[in-house]
Amino acid sequence: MKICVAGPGALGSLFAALLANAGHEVWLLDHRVERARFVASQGIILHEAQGQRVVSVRATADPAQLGLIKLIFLCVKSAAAAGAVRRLLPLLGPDSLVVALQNGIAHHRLLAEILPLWALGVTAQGATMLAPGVVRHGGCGPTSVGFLSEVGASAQRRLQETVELMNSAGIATTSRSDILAVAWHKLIVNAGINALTALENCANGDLLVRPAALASLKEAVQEAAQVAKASGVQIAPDPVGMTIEVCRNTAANISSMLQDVRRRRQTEVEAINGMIVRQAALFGIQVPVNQALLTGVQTLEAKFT
Ligand code: KPL
Repeated sequence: MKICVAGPGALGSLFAALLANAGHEVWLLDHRVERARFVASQGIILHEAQGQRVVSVRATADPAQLGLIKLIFLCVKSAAAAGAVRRLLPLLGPDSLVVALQNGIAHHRLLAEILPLWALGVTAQGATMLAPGVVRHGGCGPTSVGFLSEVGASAQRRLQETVELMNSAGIATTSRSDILAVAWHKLIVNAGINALTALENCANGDLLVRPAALASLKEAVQEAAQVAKASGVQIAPDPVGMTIEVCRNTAANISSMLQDVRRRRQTEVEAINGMIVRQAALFGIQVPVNQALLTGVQTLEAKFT
């Protein structure tokens, strides 16, 4: 099957490599011409626990090269999602499905305004970008996909085919009817881990052995969970325990936000802690720890330019 992965970051490179390795015709769509040329010529170098392999993928910065695409994985950052999707519109036919895999939930409304049909994807795959076209696969966490609104039988069938295709490529995936709750759970976990690791400059697991950081993690998660509940989301009974578990399972992982900070790139703090702060304001909930994390990372970002 011809598949497009939009976004050559850690997750996009990982998905492109795994799908190409399963025999699909995969096009990695970049917005940078030089980087796309580089990946097209060298392939994606995938570092895994069992060693290293090179996977050939097609890569381009010109969507016109692709023709119609039935399955697109949108793997750009949340702030870039709407712009990236507009570039993809000419690739979409009546049967095309876009699976959007951003952190946070703030971009959902924009995607719904632009795209005729899209599914939300939430993944716990661990991916770290080591260099352009070089990605470390740090763990095979589960991936969930689902629609945020009612869709017809043919869209459901397309989603089911996508789930089967992902599983056959080694991306363990299930389809969920409660995908918004799954996205909120990831948001709560990210609110507890990502900004803290960026500010502490540490791997996820290190948060558990730094008492002040662990205390902030717990408070940030409790605040986020309170906001989720106020927003009408049915959340798991122990969100703090759930987040600590993710820290343990991804102990050696460098969070996506710390990867961005180290590369002096804009982070997703607005979409994560910023989302919690904005949503909390609607309900008059105090979220001082999320506010402090947001301000802390924004202060780091201000030094990038
Ligand atoms: O989703 C993640 C991220 O880094 O964005 C976690 C779960 C924190 C893993 O690093």
